[in-house]
Amino acid sequence: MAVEDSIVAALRERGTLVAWEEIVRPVLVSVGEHWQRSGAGIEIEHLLTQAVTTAFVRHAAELPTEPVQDNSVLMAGGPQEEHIIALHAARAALAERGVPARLLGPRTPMTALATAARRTRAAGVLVWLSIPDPSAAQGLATVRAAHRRLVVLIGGPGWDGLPTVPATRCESLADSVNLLEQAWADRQGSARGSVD
Ligand code: B12
Repeated sequence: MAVEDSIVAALRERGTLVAWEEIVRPVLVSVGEHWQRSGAGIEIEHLLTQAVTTAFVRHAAELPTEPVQDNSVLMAGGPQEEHIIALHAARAALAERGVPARLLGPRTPMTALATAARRTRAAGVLVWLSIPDPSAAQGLATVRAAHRRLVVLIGGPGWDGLPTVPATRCESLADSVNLLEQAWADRQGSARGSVD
């Protein structure tokens, strides 16, 4: 609880982008390296995951965002992917900018993401991979085809070297949040000005 509260305090004081780059991400990387070197500390990884995830959810819930509805932003971990903390960070950072986003969670089938994107006329999607997964790369074609104006973003080291349909690779949290905010704002503008 002390860790969770300290992260919430850092998110409130410094904002998600700074807290992620200066506090949360370095701790995650170092916990991962410790596990890789020693094979130990998996319980720390699990506890830290709970604390960090809950902190992002608490922080986002405190912020006044637009209700999540059609034309918003979707995020998901790939079909085999358990790692989604970066997506919780992205959702919190988007909430700070008033941008509504839905997180579909870990291990999301690409067909399910495509269906959700089509039904909600999503402005943008972000698919995260920490670990390489060719089935995610193949499934991205279905997501790409969900609807014509969908902005398709991919993020995380798992995409390295995987061939995909055209999609924009995000290199950082700030990068992905800027692109998703832009996709959402463009859609809001065109929804007000004309038919989709
Ligand atoms: C927390 C964690 C877990 C948690 C995940 C919980 C959750 N809900 O997310 C649990 C305990 C479940 C877990 C499980 C496993 N994990 Co794990 N895990 C991690 C850990 C510590 C953090 C993951 C994370 O959030 N990364 C986010 C940031 C920190 O990643 P990053 O690589 O620094 O980001 C880069 C870019 O993506 C970009 N970037 C940074 N931030 C952002 C934000 C956005 C939005 C974008 C677009 C880009 C971006 O900049 C960075 C530099 O290039 C990592 C260590 C690590 N370095 O990532 C290991 C790590 C990813 N796990 C690893 C492994 C091996 C596993 C397991 C296979 C272990 C096992 N044997 O069961 C399983 C995998 C299960 C699965 N099928 O997915 C390895 C993967 C190695 C590999 N490439 O194959 C890592 C790298 C640990 C290590 N050093 O070996 N894990």
